[in-house]
Amino acid sequence: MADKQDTITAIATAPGRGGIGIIRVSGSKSTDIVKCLTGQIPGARKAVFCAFRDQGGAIIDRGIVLYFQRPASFTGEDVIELHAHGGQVVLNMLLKRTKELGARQARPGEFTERAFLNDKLDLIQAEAVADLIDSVSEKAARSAMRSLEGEFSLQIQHITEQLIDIRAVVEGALDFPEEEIDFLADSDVINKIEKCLAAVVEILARAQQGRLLNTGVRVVIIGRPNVGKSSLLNRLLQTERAIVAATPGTTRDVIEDSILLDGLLVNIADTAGLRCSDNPVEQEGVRRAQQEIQRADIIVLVTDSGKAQQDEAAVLKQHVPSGKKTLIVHNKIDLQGKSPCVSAGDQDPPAIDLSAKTGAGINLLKEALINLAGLEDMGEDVVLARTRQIDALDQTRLCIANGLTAYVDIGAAEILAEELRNAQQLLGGITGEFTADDLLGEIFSRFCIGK
Ligand SMILES: Nc1nc2c(ncn2[C@@H]2O[C@H](COP(=O)(O)OP(=O)(O)O)[C@@H](O)[C@H]2O)c(=O)[nH]1
Ligand SMILES: [Mg+2]
Repeated sequence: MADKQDTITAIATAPGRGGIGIIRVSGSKSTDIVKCLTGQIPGARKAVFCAFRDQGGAIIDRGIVLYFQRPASFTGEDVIELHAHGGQVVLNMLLKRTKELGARQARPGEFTERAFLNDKLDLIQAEAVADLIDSVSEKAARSAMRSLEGEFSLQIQHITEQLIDIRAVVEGALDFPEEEIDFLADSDVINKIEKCLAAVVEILARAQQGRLLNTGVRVVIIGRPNVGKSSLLNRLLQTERAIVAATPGTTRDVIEDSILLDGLLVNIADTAGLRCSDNPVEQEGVRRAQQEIQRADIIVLVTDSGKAQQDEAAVLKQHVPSGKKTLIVHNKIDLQGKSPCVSAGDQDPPAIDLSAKTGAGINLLKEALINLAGLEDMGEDVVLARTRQIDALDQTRLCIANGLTAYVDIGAAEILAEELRNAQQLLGGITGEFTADDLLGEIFSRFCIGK
């Protein structure tokens, strides 16, 4: 964990040229550093225009300095921001100067880590900072902001409070074994646990939507050679990304790019046509296609609508693991003069008749992809979340459900108490109340520098 004594520094703005570039310094030496650099300690939260000077007194740049006095700062420590001209050389000269004056280079995410360690943010909020910066769509950014504002944390807190309340009753009852059953029945404990469980399920659903917005989905287009896979990729991306040719076996490398569908990041990969070939390059292409299938969230199997469809089942059986979300596209309907449509069988994957060439039916495919990905219109309720948080919420749900079953079925109040304790522990891991140091290190190391 961070040594709270030392002072850290970093360029907080993105690399490249810009009107303004910002250096951020946090720690106990901040005020000494700003005094040496500018000849003064500015009043807290006042923008002061001044010269930034090097060791010999020469002016490196002129700009604005801001001082956030602890504890009213992002990190909870004394923070200085130097707003200089946004050139890499100038910023590096200033950065070097702050280091000469006693700061050390901040690790990625170290400012946010300090904010977390100084209780300015909980872990959900700290992670939301990174997710807001990395968000790929407005929807994702708004959800990240809701998490950063503490909506997600508040919901976890509510559930934790309910759990504490229930645990007090259950553990109290365990202390008086003779009256245990009556006591628990009187206290309406089952009803309370069911309510708590429902709350976990609800927040889990919102968080799952948030994770979807956070990570996006991987779609892989597969099928026999020449059915129009590359044409479909190009149509979805609205660019001529992959080479389309009448010659079968044109695509060998996996070609991928991404689009946004309803705020959802969809990464689409086009692959080599699945067939037996003597050509080693094509064989490698097929091998890579198979690899992509394993990694995919959704498979789009393309077939030629003019040809008999029996082959579909064979391709799915041979190449697609059962249980993988799959859509079938019957392509080239323009050649048959058919209209685009969706057919949803009870057991078979949904099939969409479309034309990659004319674009007819592409919107049906996009809708089907959004549905299959599981994106719902939850409006303002989505909170951005990560797999770590979803897993913990899901385990929390399981613990509470197991405890409830054990109590209802066999009256095992000890098991109930144990499971409720585990559930509370899991929730504490989400907010960072009980989170192992190495996990914290890993979480923060994925941040960008200066954040
Ligand atoms: N008429 C028609 N031709 C198509 C359509 N999609 C692809 N093609 C043609 O089919 C051939 C193979 O297309 P391509 O996208 O390279 O197929 P891939 O081998 O599956 O990637 C090319 O000549 C395309 O122009 C379509 O919807 N309608
Ligand atoms: Mg191709």
